[in-house]
Amino acid sequence: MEKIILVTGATSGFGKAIAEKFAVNGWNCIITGRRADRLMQLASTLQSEHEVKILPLVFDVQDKDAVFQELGNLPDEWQSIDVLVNNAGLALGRDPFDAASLADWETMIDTNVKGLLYVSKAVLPYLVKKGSGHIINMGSTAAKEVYPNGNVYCASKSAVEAISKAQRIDLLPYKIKVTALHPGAVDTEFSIVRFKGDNAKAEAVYAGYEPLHATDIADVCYYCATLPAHVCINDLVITCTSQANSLFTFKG
Ligand code: NDP
Ligand code: 8X3
Repeated sequence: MEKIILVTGATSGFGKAIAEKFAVNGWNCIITGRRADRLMQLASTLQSEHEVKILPLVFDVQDKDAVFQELGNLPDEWQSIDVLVNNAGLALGRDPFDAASLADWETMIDTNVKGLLYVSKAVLPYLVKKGSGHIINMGSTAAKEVYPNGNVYCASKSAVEAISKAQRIDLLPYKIKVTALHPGAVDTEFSIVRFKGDNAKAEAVYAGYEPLHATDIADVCYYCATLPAHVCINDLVITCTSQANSLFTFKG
């Protein structure tokens, strides 16, 4: 039977790699993001290279009305979602608490926390109706240890971890699996976004060691999503071999 994955934030990084991994394996994909040109390009590439259907939906996860408008009334053929990957997210700035920008804090909370809640709420009725499904939430090692100048980004990912725990309990009656993935450093556009286009600062994050790559996260995500129905990975920390946790990375 054809399977359906919905992945948010598919225009870049993990989300794009996850859509590619699942499409290669024959899954139909609902892909989302704000950058329409990238999303349409990915949809067209995946459809032409693999025997799959792709539904691209352009919206901002911070916009509650848009989330429910786009996801609340999916065409019938797309409603039987098997896996939701709540991946869209970002860090903005890496400044001490006293100097950090309030606007950056609000954007991180609105995207990483409220956006994840809106998308989950909009998609859940399909999973509940089916009596099965899998929600995979993108946390971070930042959820596990707060690091200097990580303040609200770390808090937003701790919230993702707590929300995942709550979903896991409350959704038990519907046989819905909930997995929180917690990657360490991965060389996506994450740091370019965090440092607002400062490429030198972004590159420095990944210098002196081999970080994880987006395809590593996609492989792990695919593994979690294709385990037998009675098996659920609840919480998984993934780092490159040079990283122990948020605070310790061996560079040299
Ligand atoms: P990228 O910047 O490469 O990708 C982020 C994706 O999120 C883009 O597709 C972007 O799409 C989407 N996105 C961001 N804001 C919004 C929004 N308001 N509405 C809709 N989509 C949005 O970063 P990563 O792939 O690295 O990050 C993916 C997730 O993984 C994030 O939640 C991040 O916090 C987390 N993470 C990243 C790590 C890393 O080291 N890279 C490690 C641990 C976790 P668009 O701009 O087109 O809307
Ligand atoms: C992204 C990894 O270390 O920048 O979540 O917080 S880190």
